Amino acid sequence: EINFFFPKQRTLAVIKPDAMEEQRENILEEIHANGFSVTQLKETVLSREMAEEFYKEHREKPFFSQLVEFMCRGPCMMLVLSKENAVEEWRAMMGPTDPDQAKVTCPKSLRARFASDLLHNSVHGASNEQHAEEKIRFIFGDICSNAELTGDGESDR
Ligand code: RTP
Ligand code: MG
Repeated sequence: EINFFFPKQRTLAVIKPDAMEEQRENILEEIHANGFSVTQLKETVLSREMAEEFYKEHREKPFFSQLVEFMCRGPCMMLVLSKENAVEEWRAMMGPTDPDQAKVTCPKSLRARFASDLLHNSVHGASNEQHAEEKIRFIFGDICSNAELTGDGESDR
């Protein structure tokens, strides 16, 4: 690898319950094709309490209860993705929140291709680096720091 001098960043990605049966393999393939390393991975059914905590930033939003209901209705795939600029790049791959908008503005994005509506939109991505680290800790526990993941070309692809 030539990216020794460019520290990797990590982000938390989630394949949401609506995408687990039909789209999971396509999404995983796309993740690898875009040069991300998957450094941690697990399938989980979120409890209501975990889903509420996970999306606590949205507690006051009118769609909060629907969102929580949806997120714990079945298994999710939780992934830690590692790449230079991972947070932004994963958000770009996902596309806009609303798939109808995504189809117009980012037709190649995952949500444009795989999502059905504004709520059931296939994937989640942390919105900034601090959010990413917080959610990774929440989902996977405090296993390894960002520093341990930089520059050594490790991958379990
Ligand atoms: P995410 O957090 O899941 O990666 O999605 P996002 O940043 O693109 O969108 P955000 O505003 O954080 O919303 C979180 C999730 O809530 C659902 N949602 N429903 N008006 C609605 O019905 C509505 N708005 C948002 C979506 O599942 C969205 O991804
Ligand atoms: Mg968000």
